[in-house]
Amino acid sequence: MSKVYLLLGSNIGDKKDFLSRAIDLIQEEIGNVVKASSIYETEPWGFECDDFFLNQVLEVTSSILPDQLLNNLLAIEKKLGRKRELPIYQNRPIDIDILFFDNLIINGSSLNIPHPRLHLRKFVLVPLNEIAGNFIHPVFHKDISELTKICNDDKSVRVYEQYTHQTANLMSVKA
Ligand code: PH2
Ligand code: MG
Ligand code: MG
Repeated sequence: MSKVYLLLGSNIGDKKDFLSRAIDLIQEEIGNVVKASSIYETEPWGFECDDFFLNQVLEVTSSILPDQLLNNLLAIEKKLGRKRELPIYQNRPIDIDILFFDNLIINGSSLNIPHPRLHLRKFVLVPLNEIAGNFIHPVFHKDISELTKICNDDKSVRVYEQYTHQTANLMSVKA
C-alpha cells in the first residue's frame, strides 16, 4: 500500500459539490480516503480570474502505481466534466493533482512527483499542513510545517468549511 497526498481544486460551478463527488470517485476507484483537510477558499495563483477556488487536500492509501494513478485521476476529472484546452491555467470544475507518492521522486514528461510547485503555493501548503505537517518533502528534506512557514506566497487562503468529525463519519460510512 502506498500513501498518496492529493490536492483537489475547483473554481467554477458548484465547487463544493465537485470536491465531494471527486472524493466519492477517489474512494471508489483509487483507494481509501484516510484523511481530508478542511475546505479552503483561495485566491487564484498564477492567473487572473474573478472566481476564487475551493481547495482541499486528501491522504489516500492505494495499491495503484504512479502512472496508472495519474491516468485514473485524469479519467475522474473527465467524468466530472473537465475539458483540457490551452492555456494551461484556466477555470475548471475539478483539478486533481498528485502532491506526494510515498517518498518517491519522479521526473517524467507527464508526471512529476513531488508536485514541482507545491512549496510555492499557500493554497496547497496550508491545507496540506493541516493533515500532514510532519511529512518530510523528499527533495527539500524539510517538513510541511517548515515549508509553510518559509513560503512567501501572499495570495489569500481562508477556511471555507472547517473539517469536522461529521465529515469523518460521512467518509467512513462511504468506505
Ligand atoms: N491551480 C492551478 C493554478 N492556480 N490557484 C488556486 N488558488 N487554486 C488552485 O487549485 C490552482 C490555482 C493550477 O492547477
Ligand atoms: Mg493543479
Ligand atoms: Mg492538474
